[in-house]
Amino acid sequence: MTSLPKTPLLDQVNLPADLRKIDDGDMPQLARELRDEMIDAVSLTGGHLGAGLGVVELTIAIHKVFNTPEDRLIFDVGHQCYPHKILTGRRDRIRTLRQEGGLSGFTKRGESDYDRFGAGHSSTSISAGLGMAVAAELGNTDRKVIAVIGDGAMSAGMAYEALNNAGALDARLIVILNDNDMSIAPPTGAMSAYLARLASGRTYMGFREFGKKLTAYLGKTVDRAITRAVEHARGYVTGGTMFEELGFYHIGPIDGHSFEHLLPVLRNVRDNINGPVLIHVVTQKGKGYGPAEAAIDKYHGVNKFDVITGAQAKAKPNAPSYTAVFGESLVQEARLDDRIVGITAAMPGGTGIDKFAEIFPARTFDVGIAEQHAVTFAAGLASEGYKPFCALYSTFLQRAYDQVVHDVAIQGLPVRFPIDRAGFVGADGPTHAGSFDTTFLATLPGFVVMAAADEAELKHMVRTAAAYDEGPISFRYPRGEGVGVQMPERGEILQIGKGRIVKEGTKVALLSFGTRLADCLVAAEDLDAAGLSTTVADARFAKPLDHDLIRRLARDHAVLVMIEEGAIGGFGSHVLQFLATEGLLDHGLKVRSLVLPDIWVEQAKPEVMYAKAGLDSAGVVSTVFAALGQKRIEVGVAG
Ligand SMILES: Cc1ncc(C[n+]2csc(CCOP(=O)(O)OP(=O)(O)O)c2C)c(N)n1
Repeated sequence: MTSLPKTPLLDQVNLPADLRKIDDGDMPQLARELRDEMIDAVSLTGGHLGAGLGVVELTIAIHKVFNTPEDRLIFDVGHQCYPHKILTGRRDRIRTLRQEGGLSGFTKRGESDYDRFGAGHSSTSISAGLGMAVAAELGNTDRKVIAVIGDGAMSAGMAYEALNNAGALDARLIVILNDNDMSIAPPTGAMSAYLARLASGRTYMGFREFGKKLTAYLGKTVDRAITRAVEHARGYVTGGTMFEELGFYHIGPIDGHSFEHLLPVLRNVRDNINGPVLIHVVTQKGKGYGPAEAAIDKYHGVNKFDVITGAQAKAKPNAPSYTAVFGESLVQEARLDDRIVGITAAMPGGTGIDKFAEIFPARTFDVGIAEQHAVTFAAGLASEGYKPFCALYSTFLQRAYDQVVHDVAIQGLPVRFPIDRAGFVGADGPTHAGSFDTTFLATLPGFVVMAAADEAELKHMVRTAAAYDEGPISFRYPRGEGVGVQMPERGEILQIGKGRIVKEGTKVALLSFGTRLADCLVAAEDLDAAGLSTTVADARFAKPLDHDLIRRLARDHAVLVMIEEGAIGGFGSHVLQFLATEGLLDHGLKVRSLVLPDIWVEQAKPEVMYAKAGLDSAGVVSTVFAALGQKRIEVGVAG
């Protein structure tokens, strides 16, 4: 007798409580449906695909076994949370992922009770989980806390700081190491090799072996002192894994796609263990979707795609991306200077360092997700006369601020900081916006801080940074493609602290720092047409400022508008400080400083975000009219 096909199980699950009513034996069917749903949704929205596909079974198993949201579940980075969102009351909005007004692409506290901790940046989950576990103990609840962290995220120092602390506190924390042997790119470093050895050296541990081990571990009583003694004795005899040495009870590896492994092990941990536990789960990134499994990057992040073929939608670019221009320009300079080295923190493709690595593998260093280390490592190289280009996204450089201050800037070491993803980044939202780098770098004595206005300027800045050996130097540029300007054969060495006038006028001065220059030029046409003759200048440097240029703009114009893709406290603030110090504000000059708004701006298309922030050409024009107390005169409308 053939059995009838089962009605879709996913339709019966709005919340994890519904999932807990379904039989264990039906979990594989639910996993298939969840996977299909996720693939379909991401094919429409784009986003992080591979990571979520890899944790479908794990996510189901955790919600089935633990009493979420009372038990706390934290996903490291949060980019693998789409199956979790579907299972926690957000299936009806899953096709709004990463869209304006839609669901965030990461876990987000305001979005759901099931998102107990927001993320976007990596390697925070064990620390946050430890805080929650300690809170549970202080509050006398027996709530469980589960942190799911990938092998890539496990390469960051913060994860070890947390493990170290958790072991010492003997906290009731469950860490699930989701080992798919992938970061965004293949993982690097000794830790990744260690995990691979662990995963290959031991066979998968199923329920039976785990049960035996657990009984041996716990004995008949669950007395903490005794279990600790047993644990220590066991570690002493067997040598113990690194996690055991840190005070964790270490289980695994187990097969992260097998409910027969996952469910009993998680139930055992839930019911029997009182101290820190690390469950090593082996999964496959992109699992269950052929094109993702076959792709080198396992479809870590994708555009919209065709579900049948896996082909991703690609807009035909009009100009090369800033990232590509950076990578190619660095290669060009490095061919002429063998002291140039390239550093990336687990983002070779995202930063363009992959291009450099192809030609100069021995001069390329992928340090793992370890921005702090990347910066001090670069400082060490610079102290020996090398020219390190430490290529990070603006948002991830935040993590290494003390290293920038203490190890680089105070010592005046010539580390080069190419800063990608400056300004709004679009779908990744506020955790990934490149808002603060100008503010936090331009305040440091001796730092040279540049922003590229277009891709040709970026090429000049790569060459300038290569040539500049007096101290630290940074240059920022946005995500996406350039404006399509004519590219020079090779970059020029820019004069440090000198901006340029792009267009001369007499009444209004627009002083741009970064790629808002294009919008300023459009605004200037509009203003000229309205009878307000406009000068447009590209500052190039936020530090040192071009004092002569600013004096000229201030003295020869009635209005001066500064504009940048950065938060308050950056370029505009430095110009205002200078104007005030020189007394240039005392004679009726109207000055306005356009910066990113002082709120966390949610995801949307970058052009929409800039328009809302008043940082597009229309925003510039209306700022000028408002400063002059005039109503905007419509121009360019055929009469
Ligand atoms: C501090 C920080 N640096 C870089 C990134 C960019 N990033 C996002 S996911 C990822 C790889 C994470 O690998 P892993 O933890 O193994 O998760 P997987 O995607 O393999 O599931 C990286 C480098 C980040 N989110 N945070």
